[in-house]
Amino acid sequence: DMEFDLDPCFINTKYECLRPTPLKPKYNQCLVELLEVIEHARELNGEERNALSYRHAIAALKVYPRNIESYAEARKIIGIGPKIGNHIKEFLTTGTIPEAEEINASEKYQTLDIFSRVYGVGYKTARKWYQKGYKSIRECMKDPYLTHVQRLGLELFDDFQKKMSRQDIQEILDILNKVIKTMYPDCMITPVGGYRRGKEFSGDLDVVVSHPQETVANNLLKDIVEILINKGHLKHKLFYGQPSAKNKKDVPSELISSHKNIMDNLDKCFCAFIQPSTQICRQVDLIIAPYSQYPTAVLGWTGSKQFERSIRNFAKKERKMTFASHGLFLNVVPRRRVCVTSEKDVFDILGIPWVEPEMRNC
Ligand code: DCP
Ligand code: MG
Repeated sequence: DMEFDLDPCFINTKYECLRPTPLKPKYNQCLVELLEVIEHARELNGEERNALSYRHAIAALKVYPRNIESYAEARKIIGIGPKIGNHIKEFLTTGTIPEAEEINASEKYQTLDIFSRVYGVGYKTARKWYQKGYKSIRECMKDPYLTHVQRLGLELFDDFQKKMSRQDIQEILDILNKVIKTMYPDCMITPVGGYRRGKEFSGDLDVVVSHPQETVANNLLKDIVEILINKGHLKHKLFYGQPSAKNKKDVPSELISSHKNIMDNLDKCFCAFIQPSTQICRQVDLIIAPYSQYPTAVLGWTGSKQFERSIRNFAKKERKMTFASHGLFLNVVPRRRVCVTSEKDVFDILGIPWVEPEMRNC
Protein backbone atom coordinates (compact mmCIF):
# COMPACT_ATOMS: atom_id res chain seq x y z
CA ASP A 1 0.00 0.00 0.00
CA MET A 2 1.12 3.51 -0.79
CA GLU A 3 1.71 6.02 1.94
CA PHE A 4 -0.73 8.91 2.16
CA ASP A 5 -0.58 12.07 4.17
CA LEU A 6 -3.89 13.34 5.39
CA ASP A 7 -4.88 16.68 3.95
CA PRO A 8 -3.93 19.20 6.66
CA CYS A 9 -7.22 21.09 6.31
CA PHE A 10 -9.11 17.97 7.40
CA ILE A 11 -9.75 17.93 11.14
CA ASN A 12 -9.23 14.30 12.09
CA THR A 13 -11.12 13.82 15.35
CA LYS A 14 -13.70 11.58 16.95
CA TYR A 15 -15.67 14.68 17.99
CA GLU A 16 -17.70 15.92 15.04
CA CYS A 17 -18.49 19.18 16.86
CA LEU A 18 -14.85 20.25 16.52
CA ARG A 19 -15.10 20.72 12.76
CA PRO A 20 -17.58 22.44 10.43
CA THR A 21 -19.82 20.21 8.29
CA PRO A 22 -21.82 21.81 5.47
CA LEU A 23 -25.18 20.48 4.31
CA LYS A 24 -23.91 18.97 1.06
CA PRO A 25 -20.71 16.95 1.05
CA LYS A 26 -18.31 17.85 -1.76
CA TYR A 27 -16.59 14.46 -1.98
CA ASN A 28 -17.32 10.81 -1.37
CA GLN A 29 -21.10 11.27 -1.80
CA CYS A 30 -21.65 7.90 -3.44
CA LEU A 31 -19.68 6.04 -0.81
CA VAL A 32 -21.45 7.96 1.96
CA GLU A 33 -24.87 7.04 0.56
CA LEU A 34 -24.00 3.34 0.53
CA LEU A 35 -22.57 3.41 4.06
CA GLU A 36 -25.73 5.22 5.22
CA VAL A 37 -27.78 2.28 3.95
CA ILE A 38 -25.78 -0.10 6.15
CA GLU A 39 -25.90 2.29 9.11
CA HIS A 40 -29.68 2.54 8.89
CA ALA A 41 -30.01 -1.25 8.60
CA ARG A 42 -27.98 -1.62 11.81
CA GLU A 43 -30.35 0.80 13.58
CA LEU A 44 -33.39 -1.08 12.32
CA ASN A 45 -31.79 -4.30 13.57
CA GLY A 46 -31.21 -2.85 17.03
CA GLU A 47 -27.42 -2.80 16.64
CA GLU A 48 -27.08 0.75 17.94
CA ARG A 49 -23.35 0.51 18.78
CA ASN A 50 -22.52 -0.74 15.34
CA ALA A 51 -24.68 1.95 13.74
CA LEU A 52 -22.75 4.52 15.74
CA SER A 53 -19.41 3.44 14.27
CA TYR A 54 -20.86 3.88 10.80
CA ARG A 55 -22.10 7.36 11.72
CA HIS A 56 -18.62 8.42 12.85
CA ALA A 57 -17.07 7.12 9.63
CA ILE A 58 -19.77 8.71 7.48
CA ALA A 59 -19.36 12.08 9.23
CA ALA A 60 -15.61 12.00 8.56
CA LEU A 61 -16.03 11.04 4.89
CA LYS A 62 -18.53 13.87 4.38
CA VAL A 63 -15.93 16.52 5.20
CA TYR A 64 -12.85 14.77 3.84
CA PRO A 65 -11.38 17.24 1.35
CA ARG A 66 -11.13 14.85 -1.62
CA ASN A 67 -12.38 11.51 -2.88
CA ILE A 68 -10.83 8.60 -1.02
CA GLU A 69 -8.60 6.63 -3.38
CA SER A 70 -7.30 3.71 -1.36
CA TYR A 71 -7.85 1.51 1.66
CA ALA A 72 -4.67 2.88 3.25
CA GLU A 73 -5.88 6.43 2.84
CA ALA A 74 -9.25 5.59 4.41
CA ARG A 75 -7.62 3.83 7.37
CA LYS A 76 -5.78 7.01 8.39
CA ILE A 77 -9.11 8.58 9.27
CA ILE A 78 -10.17 8.30 12.90
CA GLY A 79 -13.33 6.18 12.98
CA ILE A 80 -12.53 4.07 9.94
CA GLY A 81 -11.42 0.64 11.13
CA PRO A 82 -10.86 -2.60 9.20
CA LYS A 83 -14.57 -3.42 8.74
CA ILE A 84 -15.66 -0.13 7.22
CA GLY A 85 -12.25 0.07 5.53
CA ASN A 86 -13.04 -3.18 3.73
CA HIS A 87 -16.39 -1.83 2.54
CA ILE A 88 -14.50 1.15 1.16
CA LYS A 89 -12.11 -1.22 -0.60
CA GLU A 90 -15.10 -3.03 -2.14
CA PHE A 91 -16.46 0.31 -3.26
CA LEU A 92 -13.15 1.37 -4.81
CA THR A 93 -12.83 -1.86 -6.81
CA THR A 94 -16.46 -2.52 -7.80
CA GLY A 95 -18.16 0.86 -7.57
CA THR A 96 -20.61 -0.42 -4.97
CA ILE A 97 -20.88 -2.20 -1.61
CA PRO A 98 -22.54 -5.61 -1.95
CA GLU A 99 -24.06 -5.56 1.55
CA ALA A 100 -25.71 -2.19 0.90
CA GLU A 101 -27.14 -3.52 -2.37
CA GLU A 102 -28.55 -6.55 -0.56
CA ILE A 103 -30.15 -4.35 2.09
CA ASN A 104 -31.71 -2.09 -0.53
CA ALA A 105 -33.22 -5.10 -2.28
CA SER A 106 -34.49 -6.68 0.93
CA GLU A 107 -38.24 -6.66 1.49
CA LYS A 108 -37.59 -6.94 5.23
CA TYR A 109 -35.61 -3.70 5.43
CA GLN A 110 -38.00 -1.82 3.20
CA THR A 111 -40.86 -2.79 5.53
CA LEU A 112 -38.93 -2.06 8.74
CA ASP A 113 -37.96 1.31 7.30
CA ILE A 114 -41.57 2.27 6.62
CA PHE A 115 -42.79 1.13 10.06
CA SER A 116 -39.99 3.00 11.84
CA ARG A 117 -41.10 6.23 10.15
CA VAL A 118 -44.44 6.13 11.93
CA TYR A 119 -44.61 8.75 14.66
CA GLY A 120 -44.43 7.08 18.08
CA VAL A 121 -42.85 3.93 16.67
CA GLY A 122 -39.25 3.04 17.41
CA TYR A 123 -37.09 0.35 15.90
CA LYS A 124 -38.26 -2.15 18.47
CA THR A 125 -41.94 -1.79 17.62
CA ALA A 126 -41.12 -1.77 13.92
CA ARG A 127 -39.42 -5.16 14.35
CA LYS A 128 -42.32 -6.47 16.43
CA TRP A 129 -44.83 -5.53 13.74
CA TYR A 130 -42.66 -7.11 11.08
CA GLN A 131 -42.43 -10.33 13.12
CA LYS A 132 -46.21 -10.36 13.40
CA GLY A 133 -46.23 -10.48 9.63
CA TYR A 134 -47.59 -7.00 8.93
CA LYS A 135 -46.60 -5.74 5.51
CA SER A 136 -48.26 -2.32 5.32
CA ILE A 137 -49.36 0.67 7.39
CA ARG A 138 -52.95 -0.47 6.82
CA GLU A 139 -52.24 -3.84 8.46
CA CYS A 140 -50.52 -2.18 11.43
CA MET A 141 -53.67 -0.18 12.10
CA LYS A 142 -55.47 -3.42 13.02
CA ASP A 143 -52.94 -4.26 15.75
CA PRO A 144 -54.82 -4.61 19.06
CA TYR A 145 -52.00 -3.20 21.20
CA LEU A 146 -51.51 0.23 19.64
CA THR A 147 -50.81 3.13 21.97
CA HIS A 148 -52.80 6.32 21.48
CA VAL A 149 -49.81 8.05 19.90
CA GLN A 150 -49.09 5.11 17.57
CA ARG A 151 -52.68 5.13 16.34
CA LEU A 152 -52.39 8.86 15.62
CA GLY A 153 -49.01 8.28 13.98
CA LEU A 154 -50.53 5.68 11.66
CA GLU A 155 -53.55 7.86 10.86
CA LEU A 156 -51.38 10.88 10.16
CA PHE A 157 -48.70 8.86 8.36
CA ASP A 158 -49.29 10.27 4.88
CA ASP A 159 -49.33 13.87 6.08
CA PHE A 160 -46.27 13.46 8.32
CA GLN A 161 -44.33 11.86 5.45
CA LYS A 162 -44.68 15.03 3.37
CA LYS A 163 -41.60 17.20 3.74
CA MET A 164 -41.95 20.89 4.50
CA SER A 165 -40.25 23.49 2.33
CA ARG A 166 -38.76 26.59 3.97
CA GLN A 167 -41.84 28.46 2.78
CA ASP A 168 -44.17 25.97 4.49
CA ILE A 169 -42.19 26.45 7.68
CA GLN A 170 -42.26 30.24 7.36
CA GLU A 171 -46.04 30.11 7.10
CA ILE A 172 -46.30 28.23 10.39
CA LEU A 173 -43.69 30.45 12.05
CA ASP A 174 -45.70 33.55 11.08
CA ILE A 175 -48.75 32.07 12.79
CA LEU A 176 -46.81 31.13 15.92
CA ASN A 177 -45.27 34.60 16.10
CA LYS A 178 -48.61 36.35 15.69
CA VAL A 179 -50.54 34.14 18.10
CA ILE A 180 -47.91 33.96 20.83
CA LYS A 181 -46.90 37.62 20.70
CA THR A 182 -50.44 38.95 21.04
CA MET A 183 -50.44 37.19 24.42
CA TYR A 184 -46.79 37.63 25.38
CA PRO A 185 -45.27 40.51 23.35
CA ASP A 186 -41.76 39.95 24.70
CA CYS A 187 -41.63 36.25 23.89
CA MET A 188 -38.63 35.04 21.93
CA ILE A 189 -39.46 32.48 19.27
CA THR A 190 -36.53 30.72 17.62
CA PRO A 191 -36.83 28.07 14.92
CA VAL A 192 -34.21 25.37 15.51
CA GLY A 193 -33.67 21.83 14.13
CA GLY A 194 -32.87 21.22 10.48
CA TYR A 195 -34.50 24.50 9.43
CA ARG A 196 -31.93 26.50 11.38
CA ARG A 197 -29.14 24.40 9.86
CA GLY A 198 -30.32 25.54 6.43
CA LYS A 199 -32.06 22.38 5.24
CA GLU A 200 -34.22 22.95 2.16
CA PHE A 201 -36.80 20.40 3.36
CA SER A 202 -37.68 19.39 6.91
CA GLY A 203 -39.66 16.57 8.45
CA ASP A 204 -40.93 18.77 11.24
CA LEU A 205 -40.60 22.24 12.72
CA ASP A 206 -38.79 22.58 16.03
CA VAL A 207 -39.24 25.86 17.91
CA VAL A 208 -37.71 27.08 21.16
CA VAL A 209 -39.84 29.65 23.00
CA SER A 210 -38.58 31.76 25.87
CA HIS A 211 -39.40 34.94 27.78
CA PRO A 212 -37.05 37.45 29.46
CA GLN A 213 -39.06 37.23 32.69
CA GLU A 214 -38.00 33.93 34.21
CA THR A 215 -41.35 33.38 35.99
CA VAL A 216 -43.44 33.87 32.86
CA ALA A 217 -42.00 30.65 31.42
CA ASN A 218 -43.92 28.68 34.04
CA ASN A 219 -47.28 29.17 32.32
CA LEU A 220 -46.02 29.60 28.78
CA LEU A 221 -46.64 26.09 27.47
CA LYS A 222 -50.15 25.79 28.88
CA ASP A 223 -51.15 29.23 27.56
CA ILE A 224 -49.64 28.76 24.10
CA VAL A 225 -51.16 25.32 23.60
CA GLU A 226 -54.56 26.56 24.77
CA ILE A 227 -54.63 29.49 22.36
CA LEU A 228 -53.39 27.34 19.46
CA ILE A 229 -56.21 24.88 20.12
CA ASN A 230 -58.80 27.66 20.40
CA LYS A 231 -57.66 29.19 17.11
CA GLY A 232 -58.01 25.79 15.44
CA HIS A 233 -54.32 25.37 14.56
CA LEU A 234 -53.46 22.57 16.92
CA LYS A 235 -55.20 19.33 16.03
CA HIS A 236 -53.51 16.80 18.37
CA LYS A 237 -51.06 16.81 21.23
CA LEU A 238 -48.62 13.96 20.52
CA PHE A 239 -46.66 14.60 23.69
CA TYR A 240 -47.24 17.19 26.36
CA GLY A 241 -45.32 17.85 29.52
CA GLN A 242 -42.02 17.82 31.21
CA PRO A 243 -40.26 14.46 31.30
CA SER A 244 -38.60 15.00 34.67
CA ALA A 245 -37.09 12.11 36.63
CA LYS A 246 -40.39 11.71 38.46
CA ASN A 247 -42.63 11.13 35.49
CA LYS A 248 -40.16 9.56 33.06
CA LYS A 249 -42.29 6.44 33.31
CA ASP A 250 -45.13 8.38 31.65
CA VAL A 251 -43.04 9.10 28.59
CA PRO A 252 -43.70 6.55 25.86
CA SER A 253 -40.42 4.64 25.74
CA GLU A 254 -40.44 4.70 21.96
CA LEU A 255 -40.18 8.47 22.02
CA ILE A 256 -37.14 8.26 24.24
CA SER A 257 -35.31 5.64 22.22
CA SER A 258 -36.00 6.84 18.75
CA HIS A 259 -37.42 10.14 17.78
CA LYS A 260 -36.50 12.96 20.10
CA ASN A 261 -34.22 13.96 22.89
CA ILE A 262 -37.08 14.55 25.28
CA MET A 263 -34.69 13.56 28.02
CA ASP A 264 -34.02 17.20 28.80
CA ASN A 265 -36.14 18.73 31.53
CA LEU A 266 -37.66 21.43 29.38
CA ASP A 267 -41.43 21.88 29.07
CA LYS A 268 -42.52 20.75 25.65
CA CYS A 269 -45.45 19.93 23.45
CA PHE A 270 -45.11 17.87 20.28
CA CYS A 271 -48.08 18.92 18.17
CA ALA A 272 -49.97 17.99 15.05
CA PHE A 273 -50.55 21.40 13.52
CA ILE A 274 -52.83 22.20 10.58
CA GLN A 275 -51.05 24.25 7.92
CA PRO A 276 -53.74 26.64 6.63
CA SER A 277 -52.68 26.94 2.97
CA THR A 278 -52.46 23.16 2.36
CA GLN A 279 -54.60 21.73 5.19
CA ILE A 280 -51.75 19.24 5.69
CA CYS A 281 -51.17 18.13 9.26
CA ARG A 282 -47.61 19.12 10.23
CA GLN A 283 -45.41 18.05 13.10
CA VAL A 284 -44.47 21.04 15.24
CA ASP A 285 -42.36 20.64 18.37
CA LEU A 286 -42.67 23.49 20.86
CA ILE A 287 -39.95 23.63 23.49
CA ILE A 288 -40.18 26.11 26.35
CA ALA A 289 -36.99 27.36 27.96
CA PRO A 290 -36.65 29.60 31.01
CA TYR A 291 -34.55 32.61 30.06
CA SER A 292 -31.43 31.28 31.79
CA GLN A 293 -31.65 28.04 29.78
CA TYR A 294 -32.47 29.66 26.45
CA PRO A 295 -28.92 29.42 25.02
CA THR A 296 -28.48 25.72 25.83
CA ALA A 297 -32.00 24.95 24.59
CA VAL A 298 -31.28 26.59 21.23
CA LEU A 299 -27.91 24.84 20.94
CA GLY A 300 -29.32 21.49 22.07
CA TRP A 301 -32.25 21.56 19.65
CA THR A 302 -30.45 22.85 16.57
CA GLY A 303 -28.73 19.51 15.96
CA SER A 304 -27.73 17.65 13.99
CA LYS A 305 -28.25 14.58 16.15
CA GLN A 306 -24.62 13.61 15.63
CA PHE A 307 -23.43 17.15 16.40
CA GLU A 308 -25.38 17.05 19.68
CA ARG A 309 -24.04 13.63 20.58
CA SER A 310 -20.50 14.81 20.01
CA ILE A 311 -20.95 17.93 22.16
CA ARG A 312 -22.32 15.81 25.00
CA ASN A 313 -19.45 13.34 24.70
CA PHE A 314 -16.83 16.06 24.41
CA ALA A 315 -18.20 17.86 27.49
CA LYS A 316 -18.30 14.64 29.51
CA LYS A 317 -15.02 13.05 28.49
CA GLU A 318 -12.78 16.05 27.83
CA ARG A 319 -14.18 18.63 30.27
CA LYS A 320 -15.90 16.68 33.06
CA MET A 321 -19.05 18.63 32.32
CA THR A 322 -22.59 17.72 31.32
CA PHE A 323 -24.25 19.43 28.40
CA ALA A 324 -28.03 19.19 28.06
CA SER A 325 -30.68 21.37 26.50
CA HIS A 326 -31.62 22.54 29.98
CA GLY A 327 -28.13 23.60 30.95
CA LEU A 328 -24.41 23.20 31.23
CA PHE A 329 -23.11 21.60 34.44
CA LEU A 330 -19.82 20.94 36.14
CA ASN A 331 -19.54 17.30 37.19
CA VAL A 332 -18.49 17.93 40.77
CA VAL A 333 -20.38 16.77 43.84
CA PRO A 334 -22.91 18.30 44.07
CA ARG A 335 -23.29 19.01 40.35
CA ARG A 336 -22.96 22.74 39.68
CA ARG A 337 -24.78 24.73 36.99
CA VAL A 338 -22.57 26.96 34.85
CA CYS A 339 -24.28 30.22 33.86
CA VAL A 340 -24.34 30.91 30.13
CA THR A 341 -25.63 34.00 28.36
CA SER A 342 -25.45 32.96 24.71
CA GLU A 343 -24.91 29.99 22.45
CA LYS A 344 -21.39 31.28 21.77
CA ASP A 345 -20.79 31.31 25.50
CA VAL A 346 -21.36 27.55 25.66
CA PHE A 347 -18.80 26.93 22.91
CA ASP A 348 -16.31 29.23 24.68
CA ILE A 349 -16.72 27.59 28.07
CA LEU A 350 -16.37 24.12 26.57
CA GLY A 351 -13.44 25.26 24.44
CA ILE A 352 -15.09 24.23 21.17
CA PRO A 353 -14.39 26.54 18.21
CA TRP A 354 -17.60 28.34 17.15
CA VAL A 355 -19.54 26.45 14.48
CA GLU A 356 -22.28 28.26 12.53
CA PRO A 357 -25.67 26.47 12.60
CA GLU A 358 -25.36 25.87 8.82
CA MET A 359 -22.10 24.02 9.51
CA ARG A 360 -23.52 21.60 12.09
CA ASN A 361 -24.73 19.11 9.49
CA CYS A 362 -22.64 16.10 10.50
N1 DCP B 1 -32.04 15.72 18.82
C1 DCP B 1 -31.03 15.09 19.55
N2 DCP B 1 -31.07 13.74 19.75
C2 DCP B 1 -32.05 12.99 19.22
C3 DCP B 1 -33.08 13.61 18.48
C4 DCP B 1 -33.05 14.98 18.29
O1 DCP B 1 -30.13 15.75 20.02
N3 DCP B 1 -32.05 11.66 19.41
C5 DCP B 1 -32.00 17.18 18.63
C6 DCP B 1 -31.09 17.51 17.50
C7 DCP B 1 -32.03 17.70 16.36
C8 DCP B 1 -33.20 18.35 17.04
O2 DCP B 1 -33.28 17.69 18.29
O3 DCP B 1 -31.52 18.49 15.35
C9 DCP B 1 -34.43 18.20 16.26
O4 DCP B 1 -34.66 16.84 15.95
P1 DCP B 1 -35.33 16.38 14.60
O5 DCP B 1 -35.60 14.92 14.72
O6 DCP B 1 -36.48 17.28 14.29
O7 DCP B 1 -34.16 16.53 13.51
P2 DCP B 1 -33.89 17.66 12.45
O8 DCP B 1 -34.69 18.87 12.76
O9 DCP B 1 -32.43 17.79 12.43
O10 DCP B 1 -34.35 17.05 11.06
P3 DCP B 1 -35.85 16.87 10.46
O11 DCP B 1 -36.82 17.49 11.40
O12 DCP B 1 -35.84 17.54 9.13
O13 DCP B 1 -36.05 15.40 10.33
MG1 MG C 1 -36.74 18.87 12.99
